[in-house]
Amino acid sequence: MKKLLLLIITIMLILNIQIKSEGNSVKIEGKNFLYIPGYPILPYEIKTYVFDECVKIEKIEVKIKNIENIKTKIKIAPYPRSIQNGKEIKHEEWPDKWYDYRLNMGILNGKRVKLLSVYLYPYRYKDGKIFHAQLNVSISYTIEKIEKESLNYDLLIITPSSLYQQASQLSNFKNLHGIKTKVTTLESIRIKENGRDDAEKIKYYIKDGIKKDGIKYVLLFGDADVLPVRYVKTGIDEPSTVPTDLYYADIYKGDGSFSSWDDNNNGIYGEKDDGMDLMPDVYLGRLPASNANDANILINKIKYFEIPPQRAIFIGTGLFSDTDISEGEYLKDYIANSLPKIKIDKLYESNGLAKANEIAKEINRGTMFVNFASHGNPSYIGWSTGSWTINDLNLLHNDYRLPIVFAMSCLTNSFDTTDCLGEEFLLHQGGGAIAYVGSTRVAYVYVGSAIKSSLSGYLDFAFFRSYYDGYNTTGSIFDGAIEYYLLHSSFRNSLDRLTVMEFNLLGDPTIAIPMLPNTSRVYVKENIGNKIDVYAIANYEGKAQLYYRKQGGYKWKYYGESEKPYHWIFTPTQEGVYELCSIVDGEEFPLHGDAYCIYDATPPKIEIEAPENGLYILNHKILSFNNNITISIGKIEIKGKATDEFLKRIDIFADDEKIYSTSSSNFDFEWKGIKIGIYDIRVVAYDIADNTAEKTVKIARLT
Ligand SMILES: [Ca+2]
Ligand SMILES: [Ca+2]
Ligand SMILES: [Ca+2]
Ligand SMILES: [Ca+2]
Repeated sequence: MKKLLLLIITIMLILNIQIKSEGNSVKIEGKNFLYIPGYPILPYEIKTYVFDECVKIEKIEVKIKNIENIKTKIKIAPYPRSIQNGKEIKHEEWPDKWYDYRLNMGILNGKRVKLLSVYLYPYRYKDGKIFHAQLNVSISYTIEKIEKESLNYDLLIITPSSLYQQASQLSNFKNLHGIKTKVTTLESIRIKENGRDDAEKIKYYIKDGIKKDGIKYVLLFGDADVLPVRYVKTGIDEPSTVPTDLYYADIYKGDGSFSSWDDNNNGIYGEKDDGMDLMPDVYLGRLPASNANDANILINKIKYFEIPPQRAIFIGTGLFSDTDISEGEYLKDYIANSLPKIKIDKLYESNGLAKANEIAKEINRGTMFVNFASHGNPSYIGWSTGSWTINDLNLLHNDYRLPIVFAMSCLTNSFDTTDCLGEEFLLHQGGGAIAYVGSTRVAYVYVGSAIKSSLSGYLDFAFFRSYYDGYNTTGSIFDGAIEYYLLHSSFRNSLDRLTVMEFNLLGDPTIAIPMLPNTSRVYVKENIGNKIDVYAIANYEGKAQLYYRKQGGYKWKYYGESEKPYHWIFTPTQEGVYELCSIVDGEEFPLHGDAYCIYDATPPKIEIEAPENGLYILNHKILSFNNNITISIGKIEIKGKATDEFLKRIDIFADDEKIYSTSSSNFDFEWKGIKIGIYDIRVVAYDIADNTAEKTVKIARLT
């Protein structure tokens, strides 16, 4: 990977959260709050920048200005208890720094990108006082040349050879339906790849699939007894290890390098120091088939899948007896209120509908999503007034109108130990589910209203938020949830890590469902150029509007509108890196763009400083003259520079032969040892969009 350029670009962000007086107390306003048990609740700000994978972040600087002690009596919001025990507010600095940042690489809207999240803590607590500062952020980045992925396949199926026949059947079906699919057996991967064990070999194979074939989706075709799972360390006591398929999905670290999930190379995966960014780089799911019979059931569900009515059923229950709210119902209400376009039917303990027969009735009516928020173990989800067990699956006869299930519970997806509830939802014949997201081990929540703010409760919200944001395949909705969690949750402690690792997707990740009505999402086929083709997909019949903003900017600007099929040619007035989004009637602006591009329409400018017209002897100028020629005796230096916002390369040719090439913006080349003759010395400069400039000097070589 060759480093190619260029100008350092600075993004400025000044954050100044407003403080409002309310009677005697002061309320600090902000969008996001730190919810860490035992610590004061303080607002913070996250700014996420999306970059092309060719962008290399060089430096992040935050200037801290005007630190002041806010002397007014500050009323700090009560802090949430942990489920084990509540702790006192600690008299130490909190948070321990003014800012933090994380660089991730992941897949966003089908494109691999780098995501930089800067976390700003303009309010900090110490010894009963609150300090405030102004924070100015600047980010420097350069652009590297990256080999383009060829787009040979969309989906890679990995299977043990015992299920090869069924996997091939599924592959044929997918290929017939426009999803370019290939199948590889574990046995052949074992021979092809290096790696310490089968799981690592599979991971390397997925990485090769991304590079060689542009793979976006991966299906692990086999239960844990026939296709390995990776067990990782959690950093806490219970559970101390978890099985996670995120290991296979998170291929790259934020700097673009391969992530082994074992940076310290001790054979223990997923430790705090093992360097993984936890952000998926492919959309991945697993079909829990142990044998051909299982596989046939699962394949039939995929083949005959019928799209259910576009609604969700939310099963909300009380989680803890000693709290004054029903956490499950509170969380479900919060999700329903935050994402108003999703049509939701509530089966709550409080309305008497959280009962197995009611749940079965609603699933049999047809529903796109089923969501549980309750306690769980491998074979059932339970609450004080009812439960949903593996046996209750016999109440389901929804045929192929199959929902996607999300269970915010412990253990219901522990597919490695037994045939758990998650697996049985998929394997049940005559009905059940098309996909299941649940936890492989004990899942954590915060107690009371803090349930929505972090851990499993937040992932539950993020899952629906991801669908709301326009993701519409099981794999991309699940990936979007993990991504949302990583980008927007305040801290990444062991419990956060555990949460994103232990929730796993069972099911084919390419299963597509319709987007929500009146939502849209843009994508670009080529994201670097001097005109950018922008397309949108929408569940909407009217016109869609394209909006854009320069990377790092706050305000979205209107670009233009389009009828279906939505298409714009994006040529803004200024060169730069842009975020793009589309809006249909009533749609909200997204948190970051659906797509991004580098727009560059101006060719580089070339200046040749030497040689000038005249006579040179061994690179010393002896004489000037007006004729457009340099006459040289012996060696001569060709020197100058090219400027461009996104310069890629400079080549120098003597007639048609390339004699020099550089990726820096200055060129300085001593040309010696050539034959007598007259040459056109052409300096050619290219930018990232392959806009090209050329300048020529004529040099006559006498000796
Ligand atoms: Ca390790
Ligand atoms: Ca990653
Ligand atoms: Ca199993
Ligand atoms: Ca340019």
